[in-house]
Amino acid sequence: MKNAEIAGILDRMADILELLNENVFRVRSYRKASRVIGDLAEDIAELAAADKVDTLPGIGASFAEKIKEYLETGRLSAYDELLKKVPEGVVQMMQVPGLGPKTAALFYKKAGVKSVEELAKAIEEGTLTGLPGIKAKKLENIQKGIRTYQAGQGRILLGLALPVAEEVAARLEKVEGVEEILPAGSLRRRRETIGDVDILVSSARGKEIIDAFVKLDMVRDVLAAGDTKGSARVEGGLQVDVRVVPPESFGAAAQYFTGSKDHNIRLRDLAVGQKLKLNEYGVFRGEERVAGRTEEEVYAALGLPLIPAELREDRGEVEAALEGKLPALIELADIRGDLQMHSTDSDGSASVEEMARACLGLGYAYMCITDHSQSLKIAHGLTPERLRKQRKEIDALNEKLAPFRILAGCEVDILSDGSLDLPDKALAALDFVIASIHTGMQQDEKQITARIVKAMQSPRVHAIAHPTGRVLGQRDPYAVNFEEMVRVARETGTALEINAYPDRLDLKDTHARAARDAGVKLLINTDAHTPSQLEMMRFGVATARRGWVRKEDVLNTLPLKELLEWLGQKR
Ligand code: DGT
Ligand code: CA
Ligand code: CA
Ligand code: ZN
Repeated sequence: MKNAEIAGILDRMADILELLNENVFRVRSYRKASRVIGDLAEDIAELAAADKVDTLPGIGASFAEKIKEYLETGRLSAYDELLKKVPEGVVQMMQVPGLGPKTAALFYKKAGVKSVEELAKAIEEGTLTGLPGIKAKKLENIQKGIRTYQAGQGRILLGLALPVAEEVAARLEKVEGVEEILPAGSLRRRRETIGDVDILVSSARGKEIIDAFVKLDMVRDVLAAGDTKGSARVEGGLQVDVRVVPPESFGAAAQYFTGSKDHNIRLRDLAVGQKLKLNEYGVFRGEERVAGRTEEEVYAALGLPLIPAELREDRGEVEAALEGKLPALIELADIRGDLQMHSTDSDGSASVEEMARACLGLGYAYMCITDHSQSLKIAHGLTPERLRKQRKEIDALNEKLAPFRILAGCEVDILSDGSLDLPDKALAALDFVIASIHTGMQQDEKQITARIVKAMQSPRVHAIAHPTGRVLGQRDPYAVNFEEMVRVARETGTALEINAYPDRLDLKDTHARAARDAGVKLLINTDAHTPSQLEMMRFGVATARRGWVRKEDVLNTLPLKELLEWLGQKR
C-alpha cells in the first residue's frame, strides 16, 4: 500500500510550505490530508481506481489529482517544485524531534544552516545563540532531538513503556504533597509505541516532587530538574518527563499533555469560535478562568462531554462528541474469556490446567486452548491424534473446574496453497478454530489474500488470528488486501482477531475500526504462551478502544452460552 508513503510526502510538503511562510490554512489542509490518508484502512490505490479519493474528508479535487499523479507516475510534480525551493538537508532538519518548520526556517535563513549535521555543529560552536527566541534550553533540547534522530532511535512498545510509567507513578504517589498523578501523553492515549512518557502531578510543592523524582533508583540519567519540571531517562532507555501543576489547572494540564496535538488544535479552534481561550492552564473568557480543575470541566466549558483519551487523535471524535455520538467503548471488565493461548503441548510454557487456573484467577468464565497445528514443527504443532488426547485432558479438567469452561481449539496454519493444516474431521471435532499464516509471508497480494479468503470460506474456521502478520519494529504486514479480507469476513461470518501481544497489536486501531464499521465481529485474544502473558489483554482492549470498538463488537464479551451459539452458526 502506498498510503504511508503518500501521507509522508504530504506532511513534508506541509513542512516546506510552513517554512516558506505560506498561508496557514493551506499548510493545515496538507497536514489534514496527510493524516486522513495515513489513517486510512483501505488501500488508497483502490480508492483512486474507483475514482473515490475526493470523497475522503479534507481531500478535494486538487489533492485527489496529486494522489492520482503519484500513483500513476511515482512522482508528484508539486512536491518536486517545492523541493527546488529548499535544500534537502533543511527538509530533513524538520524531522528532528523538537524542531519544527519555524525554527528550521530561522536557522536556515538567519544562520545558513542547511543540514542536520551542520545544525549539530552550529550548536556545538555556539553560532546559533542570540538568534531571536533561541534560548540555551531550546538548543539543548534540539541537541537531544538530533541524537534521537541520528540514532534513528525507535519508539518504545506500549507494552514495555506502560509498566515502567506505572511504576514511576506509583513511587511518586507516595511523595508528600502529591494530590493527584496522571501519566498523560501518547501513553494515556495507548498508542502502540511511545516516544516519551509525560507524567503530570497535581501539587503546590513542585521542587520537592521533582527532587524525589530524579532520585528514584530507576532513574539512570537526569536530563533536567527544575522547580516544576523534571526529565530523566530510566531503566530500559525510556525518557520520562514529570510536570508539577497546581490543582486549579490540573484538568487543563491533563487535557493539554494528553494530546494528541491534532486533537488539541481542534479543541483550541472550537474554543476560539466561542470567544474562549484554551491552554494548559485552563479555559479563559478574557482574563477569567472558567474551567481548569478537572478535565470534565474543561470539555464541558467547550460544550463537550469528556472524550476518552484513546479517541483523542482528531479522527472524528470531536464531531462525534458535538453530535452526542461518541461510542460506548469496550472495557477490560467486559472481557469474559480469552480464546487464543498455547500450552506445553505446543510452544507454551505452562500446562492446560495451569493456564486454566490463571484464567479463573482473572475472573473469566471460559477460555480456549489453541495450540499450533502439525506442520509448525518448531512450535511442536499438534497432529490429529495429539489433539484427541488433549481433548480428553480438557474434558476431565472441565468436570473439575465447572462452571468454568475450557474450549478445545487450535491455531491452525493456513498453508501456502490456502488449505488448512489439519484434516476436516480433526477440525470438526474442536469447539473453536482460529486460522493464521506463519509461513509463505512473502507471497504477493493476490496469493496471500486468496489464502486467507479460502480459509474464511471454510465452515471450520471461526476466526483469523493476527490478520495482517505485522510485528512492530521487525516485520511489515504481509501483502493481504485488507478491504477484501474484511468483506469476506463479513460475508462468511468469520471473526477477526485483535491480538494483544504488544509487538503485534494486530489488527491495529484503524483496521479494527474499519472492520467494526463493516459489521465484522472481533475477538481480543492474548495469544499467551505463559500464564502471566494472559494479562496482556489490556493492550488488546486499549487497541480496540482506539479503534472505536464497543462491547457488542467483540465476541469474547459474550456469556458462554451465547458464544457457543455464535460458534455453532458457522458450522
Ligand atoms: P510521543 O511522546 O511522541 O509518543 O507522543 P505524545 O503525544 O506524548 O507527544 P509529546 O510527548 O511530544 O507531547 C505530549 C502532549 O503535549 C501532546 O500529546 C500534546 C501536547 N503538545 C505537545 N506539543 C504541542 C504543541 O505544539 N501544540 C499543542 N497544542 N499541544 C502540544
Ligand atoms: Ca510523550
Ligand atoms: Ca514529552
Ligand atoms: Zn500465531
